[in-house]
Amino acid sequence: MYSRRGFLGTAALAGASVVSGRVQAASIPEAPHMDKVVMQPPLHPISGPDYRPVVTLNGWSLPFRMNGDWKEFHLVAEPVVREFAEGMKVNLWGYNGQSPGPTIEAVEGDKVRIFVTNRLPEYTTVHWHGMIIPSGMDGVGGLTQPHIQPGKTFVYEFEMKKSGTFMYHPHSDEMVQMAMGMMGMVVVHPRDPNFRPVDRDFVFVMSTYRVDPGTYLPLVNEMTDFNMWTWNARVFPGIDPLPVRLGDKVRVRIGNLSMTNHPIHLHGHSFAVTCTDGGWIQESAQYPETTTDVPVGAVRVFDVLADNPGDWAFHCHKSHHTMNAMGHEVRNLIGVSRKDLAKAVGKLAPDGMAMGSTGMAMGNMEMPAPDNTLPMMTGTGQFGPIEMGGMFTVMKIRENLARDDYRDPGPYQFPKGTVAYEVEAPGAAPARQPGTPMQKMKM
Ligand SMILES: [Cu+2]
Repeated sequence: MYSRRGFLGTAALAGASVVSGRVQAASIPEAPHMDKVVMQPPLHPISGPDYRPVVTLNGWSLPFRMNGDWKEFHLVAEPVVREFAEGMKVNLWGYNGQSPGPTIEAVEGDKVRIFVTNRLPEYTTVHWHGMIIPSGMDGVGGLTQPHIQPGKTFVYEFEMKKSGTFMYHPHSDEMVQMAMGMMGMVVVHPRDPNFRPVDRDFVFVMSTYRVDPGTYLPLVNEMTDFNMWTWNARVFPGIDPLPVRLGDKVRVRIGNLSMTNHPIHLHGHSFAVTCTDGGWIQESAQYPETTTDVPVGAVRVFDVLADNPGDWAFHCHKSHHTMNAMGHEVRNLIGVSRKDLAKAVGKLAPDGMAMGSTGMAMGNMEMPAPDNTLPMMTGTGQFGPIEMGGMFTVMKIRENLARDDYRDPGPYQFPKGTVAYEVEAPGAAPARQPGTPMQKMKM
């Protein structure tokens, strides 16, 4: 519950800013709540200027109401339970029922009023990362405003001065609150609908957690050794695919509020980074890429012409980030005879498994796992095990998808004769130059 007295007190306190219509704010809009973890259909605006809305991977956009010429939103900071993928739920903090919070969409030039109610057990604030707003609306607890105490509601009011892609997160007990999942994205559409329009527009934020197998809470003091590498607090195979119609111009907006950078790679296409949280990149400054590194505390947006039909892997290129829970102290035993080792491990841990002497391919292997964790490598495609986890999903480019159809179109039907195939070949080692270093090495 919010306290009206608290709200009015805040309004008086922030009275020096440029805001009109403060009195109208006395009634607080309802706070929508989400109980689903799958991508919700795009939220077309029913009032205010029109735009082509984004879709949020495994998420949603926050509905708003108009109050005079103000767009009003209501965020509720609260404890939530988020499913990372089937078989694993984590106790996080988030907004309006989920972590990350809903995407906030508006239009360049909009005046927005964002109510924030705190239902956490400790105080919080909301910082609007990358947005050009008055200092008193910047949400840095202690520096630009008092912290929002539990049970209280504050209001942020500002104009969306520029279009682009931004983020929101607390600046209040920040290490704990971000490690607990408090974050979301802000998309401000250009007022001119002809400014770099696209047919499909996806958004997500990256965050990482250390949740030890069999437990339900992230270890918030962890700095480096994370085991859950998430896009919108989901890991493969729980991350929504990106369904795209062949020929669509596609925009993908990626925020990074984790503790490390993520080189994000799309197969089968080249793209250009067109926007950051600092603004739009001039066309003359864009260049083709297939991987773009998203630094910590930054947004990268790329535009791609989806002209190559198929199922295209889309993932972080740090290979440990496309894994789920794993032991990082595992030694590399490739080339080592495992017969003595297996005996020794078997004595110590009957369920244990030593890393294989040929690699770690796990396609057909089932291992007992504790409750509430996920296999390190998992997922199955039409040709067998995919052996991925973490930050991995698929852009599915198909002919004839309807405009707002974001349902999973299923596996790609490969045209006959277009899939890599096996040939008859002798089993012996192919002929090589004599005396190469590999031959001298004892395996
Ligand atoms: Cu990564």
